[in-house]
Amino acid sequence: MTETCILIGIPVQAGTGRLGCDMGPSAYRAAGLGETLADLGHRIEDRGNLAPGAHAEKPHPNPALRHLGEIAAWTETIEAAAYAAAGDGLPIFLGGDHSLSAGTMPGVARRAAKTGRELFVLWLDSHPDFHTLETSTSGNLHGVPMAYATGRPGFAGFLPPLAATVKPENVCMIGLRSVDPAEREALARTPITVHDMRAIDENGVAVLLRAFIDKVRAADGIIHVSLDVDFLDPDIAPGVGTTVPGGATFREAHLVMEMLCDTGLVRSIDLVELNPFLDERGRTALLMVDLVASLLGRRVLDRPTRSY
Ligand code: EXY
Ligand code: MN
Ligand code: MN
Ligand code: MN
Repeated sequence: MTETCILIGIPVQAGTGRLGCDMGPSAYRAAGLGETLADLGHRIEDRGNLAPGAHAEKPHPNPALRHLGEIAAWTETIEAAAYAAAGDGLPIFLGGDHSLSAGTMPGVARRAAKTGRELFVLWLDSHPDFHTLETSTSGNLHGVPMAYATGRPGFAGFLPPLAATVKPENVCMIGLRSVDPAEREALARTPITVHDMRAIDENGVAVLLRAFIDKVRAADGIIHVSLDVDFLDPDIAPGVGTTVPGGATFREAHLVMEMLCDTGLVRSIDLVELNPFLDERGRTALLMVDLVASLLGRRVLDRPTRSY
């Protein structure tokens, strides 16, 4: 199926504890994301990079929090851009750190609600990013987007009010292997489906993903994919600031994308946490581009021979 792929650069890095993610959008473009998808027959619309509105830092009782005012400004801008783009085609959000999903998920959820579709989220990450502003100890706001988008308490007055939320029962997390105690305790009290790396090892990723796809189909839903580079094993994806050993393999990651491609249910995707400064010869950006190609129709036998 030919898609109108809408590329939106979101060079936010204030949500992490280090610099570099702001180069992510450029790295994806340099790795040929647009050309790769065009070669698959898709229409490409590159809407350039977003920027946050004017902002001032916001005080918060948790002294650890960093750049709350900046992330709030980014979130407002991203939500509006995501809502618009989801109405025009298939937005591919080029991060930038995972705080950007605090804007993309509500934005695509608001569009889904307008079109009467149930939104589901597939969270591919070694982390659940499920902290509230009170429970984060690092203060890095890339650790909160899922908590915010699913309506956990404590964000009002600090991040923008949510016009649409993501239902926790519609979230499936795959690849977890670094969960803070406060997140683990909170996740246990929600209907979020959580598959850690051991679940992949024991069952195979296809079994876990098929159950999620069946659930989406039963609800006539659509899928937003949030792909964090650190879902992947650091050996194949070193270009990220929060590596955790023992991640998804090259084939597990491509199988997820190939299976999703067959469903035609994915209507938007986040590509987050790429840090080109930590990368080796652009290999992580190239791998992420190839994963998007698998999501958008490149068959396993057609993969170009590429030395990463
Ligand atoms: N849970 C840890 C924290 O809150 O700082 C680590 C978060 C890493 C977040 C990256 C985007 O996935
Ligand atoms: Mn700041
Ligand atoms: Mn993440
Ligand atoms: Mn992560």
